[in-house]
Amino acid sequence: MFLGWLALTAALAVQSVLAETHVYNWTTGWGVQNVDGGKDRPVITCNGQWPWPDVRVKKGDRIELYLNNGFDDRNTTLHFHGMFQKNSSQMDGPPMVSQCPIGPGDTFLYNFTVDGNVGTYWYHSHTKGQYQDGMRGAFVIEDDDFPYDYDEDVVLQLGEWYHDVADVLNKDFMSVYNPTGAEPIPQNLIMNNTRNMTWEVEPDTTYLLRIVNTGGFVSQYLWIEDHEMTVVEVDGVYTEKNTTDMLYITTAQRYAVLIHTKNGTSKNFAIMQKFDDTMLDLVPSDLQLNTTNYMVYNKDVALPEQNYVDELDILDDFYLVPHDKVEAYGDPDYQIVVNVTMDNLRSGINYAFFNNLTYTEPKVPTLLTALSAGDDAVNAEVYGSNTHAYVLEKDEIIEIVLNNQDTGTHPFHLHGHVFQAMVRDQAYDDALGEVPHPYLEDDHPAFPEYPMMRDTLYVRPQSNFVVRFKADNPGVWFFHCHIEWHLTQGLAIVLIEDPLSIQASHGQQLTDNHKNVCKNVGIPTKGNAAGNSQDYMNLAGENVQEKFIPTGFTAKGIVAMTFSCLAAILGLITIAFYGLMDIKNVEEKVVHDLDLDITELVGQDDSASEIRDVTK
Ligand SMILES: *[C@@H]1O[C@H](CO)[C@@H](O)[C@H](O)[C@H]1NC(C)=O
Ligand SMILES: *[C@@H]1O[C@H](CO)[C@@H](O)[C@H](O)[C@H]1NC(C)=O
Ligand SMILES: *[C@@H]1O[C@H](CO)[C@@H](O)[C@H](O)[C@H]1NC(C)=O
Ligand SMILES: *[C@@H]1O[C@H](CO)[C@@H](O)[C@H](O)[C@H]1NC(C)=O
Ligand SMILES: *[C@@H]1O[C@H](CO)[C@@H](O)[C@H](O)[C@H]1NC(C)=O
Ligand SMILES: *[C@@H]1O[C@H](CO)[C@@H](O)[C@H](O)[C@H]1NC(C)=O
Ligand SMILES: *[C@@H]1O[C@H](CO)[C@@H](O)[C@H](O)[C@H]1NC(C)=O
Ligand SMILES: *[C@@H]1O[C@H](CO)[C@@H](O)[C@H](O)[C@H]1NC(C)=O
Ligand SMILES: *[C@@H]1O[C@H](CO)[C@@H](O)[C@H](O)[C@H]1NC(C)=O
Ligand SMILES: *[C@@H]1O[C@H](CO)[C@@H](O)[C@H](O)[C@H]1NC(C)=O
Ligand SMILES: *[C@@H]1O[C@H](CO)[C@@H](O)[C@H](O)[C@H]1NC(C)=O
Ligand SMILES: [Cu+2]
Repeated sequence: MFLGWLALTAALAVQSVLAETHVYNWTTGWGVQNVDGGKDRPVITCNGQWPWPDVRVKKGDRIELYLNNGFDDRNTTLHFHGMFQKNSSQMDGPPMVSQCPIGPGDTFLYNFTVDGNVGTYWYHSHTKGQYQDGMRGAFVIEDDDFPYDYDEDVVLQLGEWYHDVADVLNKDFMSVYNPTGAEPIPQNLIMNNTRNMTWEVEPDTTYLLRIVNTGGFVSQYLWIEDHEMTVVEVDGVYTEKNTTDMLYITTAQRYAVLIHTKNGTSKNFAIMQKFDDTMLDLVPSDLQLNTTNYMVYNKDVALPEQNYVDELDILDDFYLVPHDKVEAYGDPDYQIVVNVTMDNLRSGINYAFFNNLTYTEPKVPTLLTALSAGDDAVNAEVYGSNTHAYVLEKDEIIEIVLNNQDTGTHPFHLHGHVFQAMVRDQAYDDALGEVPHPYLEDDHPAFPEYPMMRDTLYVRPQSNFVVRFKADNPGVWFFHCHIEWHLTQGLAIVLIEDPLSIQASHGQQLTDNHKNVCKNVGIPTKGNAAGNSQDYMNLAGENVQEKFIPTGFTAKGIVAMTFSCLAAILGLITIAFYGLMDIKNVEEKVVHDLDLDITELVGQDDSASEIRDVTK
């Protein structure tokens, strides 16, 4: 008994000696960089530097990160993607979900332990478009118990790059002049924040390459000429080894792979990245879809040419097996079914929806509502009718069924958890006359025995996925598309997990710093989604989305309602959105995407009045 106690104290002492606290003091600002060799443009800097630093800590360490908002005209926040934030969901980052936005000149202390997480992560601003302006970096949690051998640990960031800042792109994107919701087309793919990247390697060495897609939009194919990659981790989950020639990586996903280099040093090799161009609404003729980077064994030898492959033969992550073989969770205690659509609201702006709701920020951050609502915190209504809130009970098995009625691929991310991927159905192609295929409980692809676990999973066009997780982490967690454009369009729900435990947990109480940050941006620290702290069931004055276009109106109608003639809108779209890109078929594309009847609309002299008729 006494010895046992002694051993326990000793173990705790060893742990507290080993667990380090890492203090960071970061101030945001603006600088100018030519990242892709194409154009000087503003980027968001960290203490005046760009790119942002990679963070490396050990399992169990504490982070104390002071984020100073050095902007004079915008709020900010930081999210640590994939962190479980056990007992610390207020440190998770999304504004109006788990915290108040940090106003200009203010400082938020992100203070948490990396409890339960190991492996490859990243951090990024969770405020509109800021991470696409460069406010992001890799975050690695080293683990002395890593199950595989390697010689060197190297981070590799993938991404895409725009020549304009997010402010400019967002204005055009969320605009009546972009009624189809076409996402801005990036100018280039980048690797480790540059193009033509060079990775100098040693022969006969095993590298653990930690690949993170820190981009905001496109998925990428990645392959290295004549080198195999053995996947050993996805999104912080160690896997059984699986060797492949090619990976497909959506934004926010991570893969750690082992690469063993050759003995000879007489040749260098191409590291290729390729756009998933099916995600682009149109492909400008000058867009370089494949980008070549270099794995260099010998600097005195020529760099390789672009590497071609016959087919894009990727590893299907759905079939990866977690190293610790967690069995599939049983039948869910609670099921959330969400349908994804994109549509125009009354202003003509294109939004994204889960079950007809486009996420609209509450007046009080949802976590602050959960903390202040007392027993009402278990009632989803207090979180508002337009935040799309679900309350989860302690330790329930939760199933999210996601039916994608859109023709795009979307990578969905759940905060605070990894989930088991139970089903990811094939794509259904509208060009082949196929229609969206929802998940059918009595007719679906087989569940795996040991489902792959990760925190970001893509759904295929017009298809569906099913994920399950255990509600064992009290907190307020966002679930959203990780295409930053689609998050801006509202493709999010919010999960309030075991709210009474949030209230009871010492570690979840608002810090004084957090309360001050709220005060400085004029946000109450108590109250329901409408800011009412007297009567939590009274939602009068809450934020709600714009109205839908009246019944009987179509996208065609809204266009006609907003513009007096088709020629004008086509001209405006061409100028405002598609810009000066060398595209021949913009007009046909818009007409097709809006399902306009071109002969009805422009084949006549009196086209303006003809269009107005449509609105009647
Ligand atoms: C962070 O750096 C700023 C600017 O150098 C300084 O004013 C501030 O006191 C520092 N904060 C902490 C917590 O070290
Ligand atoms: C990379 O190479 C391309 C052409 O091969 C060039 O246009 C571009 O400026 C280079 N970018 C950088 C960052 O060196
Ligand atoms: C910062 O957030 C506050 C609270 O939501 C808001 O009132 C303010 O307009 C925001 N500031 C900017 C510059 O967007
Ligand atoms: C961070 O949180 C820990 C645990 O609550 C606390 O002991 C520590 O004082 C906090 N750090 C700062 C700088 O407030
Ligand atoms: C990528 O950049 C990081 C620094 O941010 C560096 O540590 C790493 O070695 C680079 N990776 C490659 C493959 O060159
Ligand atoms: C590479 O060299 C090592 C010794 O440095 C040797 O053990 C190994 O067999 C060689 N591998 C190949 C493929 O030649
Ligand atoms: C890009 O790479 C793919 C796969 O190797 C190849 O089929 C295609 O021709 C390449 N495209 C260009 C424009 O080089
Ligand atoms: C590796 O992945 C493939 C799918 O790409 C799958 O068929 C296979 O079962 C996996 N093998 C292991 C050992 O995980
Ligand atoms: C989702 O779409 C399916 C049809 O695919 C429909 O049966 C179901 O009612 C929809 N669910 C919601 C919540 O809208
Ligand atoms: C969503 O809107 C569509 C079209 O307006 C309607 O048919 C459907 O019933 C709505 N679904 C829900 C869950 O409200
Ligand atoms: C979280 O807080 C609860 C209540 O204060 C406590 O029982 C639990 O051990 C804490 N969990 C962790 C992982 O710190
Ligand atoms: Cu999306």
